[in-house]
Amino acid sequence: MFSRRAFTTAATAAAFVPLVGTSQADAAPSDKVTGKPDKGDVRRITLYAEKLPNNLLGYGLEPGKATIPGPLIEMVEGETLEIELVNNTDVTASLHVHGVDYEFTSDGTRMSDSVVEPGGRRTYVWRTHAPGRRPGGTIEPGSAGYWHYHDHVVGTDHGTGGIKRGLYGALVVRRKGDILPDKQFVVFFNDMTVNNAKAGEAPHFMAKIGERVEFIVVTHGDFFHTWHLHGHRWADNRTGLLDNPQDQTRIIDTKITGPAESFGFQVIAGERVGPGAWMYHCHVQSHSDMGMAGVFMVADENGNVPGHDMGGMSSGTGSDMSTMPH
Ligand SMILES: [Cu+2]
Repeated sequence: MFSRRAFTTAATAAAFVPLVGTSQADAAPSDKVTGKPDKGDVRRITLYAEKLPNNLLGYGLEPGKATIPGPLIEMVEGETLEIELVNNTDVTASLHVHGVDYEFTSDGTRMSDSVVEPGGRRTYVWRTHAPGRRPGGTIEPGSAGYWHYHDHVVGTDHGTGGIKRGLYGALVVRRKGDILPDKQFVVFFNDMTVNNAKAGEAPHFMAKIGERVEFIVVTHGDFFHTWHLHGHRWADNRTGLLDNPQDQTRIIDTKITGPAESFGFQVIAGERVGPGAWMYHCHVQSHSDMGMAGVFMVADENGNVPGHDMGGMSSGTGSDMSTMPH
């Protein structure tokens, strides 16, 4: 099932709107995206909806660089993100987000007339907030979480065609103080595919032992799936991490995920299990048999994975953030 091509490709999930580089999320990296740090907690990016081969569509941060999934977008609670969507496809498209605050005019639906005709552009505004206490004393949750965005108009008024063809991406909202990962990998179970890849060509993710790796998992389409990662486990909460040794949050290595659900977690690559070609897959047996499976390659300190000729595979940290054509 796993071709040599796949093992020698530096595979990852998506282009990347970076936040990583410091150990905690309070180091306000806003200017990395806009180059305009003076604008405080308002950032602005441009997202391009574009045609891809095989009748696919994708979002990208630059013309001609659309990917499936689209760019991984990150925010820190309190930030506002203005996203100008440029529609370079030949169909009306939009941008609809989960989890954050936005006005009706940024909903990305026909109902709100917030869609973009071919050749057009429109700015969507996403806001986030930290948790707090409402006037009545109840707690208002913050925006932090593993969320996602997608088209809501291609094909049907629900964006069924846009999602099926690849117009989707992940959104991570951090809380100040959150621990940042060394690497991030995004998996969309979209119908019976992983990131719209052909069966048997699901992305392979590369890390070195001891690296802090964040997985972001989102489901789309008509099926429920069971995400499973071999050799690693995490806490079933917002971050996947425990607050303290007495924290009784359930520890899991599988998670059922249905259409439009999203979650994420961090693991230490190879912790207590060592390097290896650790499978990840949907644990619905017929689904994994049909190709919903890939490999989390954990290399040793020398960049080798036991039992595998690593050939031209980079063991470093640079190429793994490049985009894998599906
Ligand atoms: Cu499945």
